[in-house]
Amino acid sequence: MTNPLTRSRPRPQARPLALLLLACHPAQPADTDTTTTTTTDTTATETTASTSSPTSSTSSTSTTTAAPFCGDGVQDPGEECDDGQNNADNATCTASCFLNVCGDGLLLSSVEECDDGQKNADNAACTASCFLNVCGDGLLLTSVEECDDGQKNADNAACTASCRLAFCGDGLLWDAAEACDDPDPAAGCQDCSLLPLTVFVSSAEFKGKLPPLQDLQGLPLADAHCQLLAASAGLSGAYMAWLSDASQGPSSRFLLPQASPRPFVLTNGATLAQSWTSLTQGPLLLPIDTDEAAQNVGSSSVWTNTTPQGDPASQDAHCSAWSSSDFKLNGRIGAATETDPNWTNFAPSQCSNSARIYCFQVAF
Ligand SMILES: [Ca+2]
Ligand SMILES: [Ca+2]
Ligand SMILES: [Ca+2]
Ligand SMILES: [Ca+2]
Repeated sequence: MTNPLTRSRPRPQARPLALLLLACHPAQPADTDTTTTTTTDTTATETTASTSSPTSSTSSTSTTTAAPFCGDGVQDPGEECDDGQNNADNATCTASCFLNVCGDGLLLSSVEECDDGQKNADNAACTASCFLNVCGDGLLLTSVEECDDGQKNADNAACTASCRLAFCGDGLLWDAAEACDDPDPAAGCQDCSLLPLTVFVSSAEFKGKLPPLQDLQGLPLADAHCQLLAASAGLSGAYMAWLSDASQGPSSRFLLPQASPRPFVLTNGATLAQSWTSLTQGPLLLPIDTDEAAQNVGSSSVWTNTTPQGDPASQDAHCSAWSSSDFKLNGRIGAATETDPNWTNFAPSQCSNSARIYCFQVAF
């Protein structure tokens, strides 16, 4: 810094003098002007140096010290700024008296998050606006982010909250494309589709008092009969009976079928309802007249005491909670060949009669 200052010292002195001399000889021809000026300039410089009083010499030295330079706190020609001692490469005015801008490779603290100079780009670590490229800014950071949809990023969207492309098997439910995404076999999810639930009418017929199994009674005993029949036909999963006593029925007992909109199919694969809602609103797409072995049972009575909505149809027509075959008691039945509400709520029948039961898969 010392040398440039020293070299520039004579110039501020010479220029005013040359201008003065030019002003004193305005009529001089142009062709002699250069020579005269040069000669006079030299003389004047020498004269000034040799004849100046101590006072004027001091004044001249003072002017030279204030000569412009980057860092003097004054914006001079050629400088975009000059904040004096505050000039710094991480400040508004750089150490070279340039304004710190995005793209100069100099990090302006508290304004720029980054500045990689010419490497700034919206697909790079430092964006063209000098922000760090983060997941959620809508700018795809190549080789780090698989996607970035900005505020649309979400674990249920095409681009997840962590900037990964959604896919079947990532354990995240992509609303627009997946019905489910759960590797747990108990979830009944395959290839991100909800597995259907199997429904059949029992091949066996029972009187109002269901044959004993273990120590079970009432609805759990009926469930056990369904489970036994399903297992005998090689059907996997858990089964319960579409049957009600005075207080409980499928709507309060079939939890998984109501938790997800999965279809119900017969053992021959045909769909009888697209979901619990369509099952209970009716009508059925097909009658439930196929047994666990995919055999059609034809016209049959089926113990139910259940409305199409899955609730108890009556407070007393349930053969004493399916523990009595007394002919003086009734149990309500459905008709296996029907698709309207009669499929489950058709008429009372004496408990001494025999009828089938409907069995529904309720878990995987
Ligand atoms: Ca300056
Ligand atoms: Ca910068
Ligand atoms: Ca991003
Ligand atoms: Ca998924």
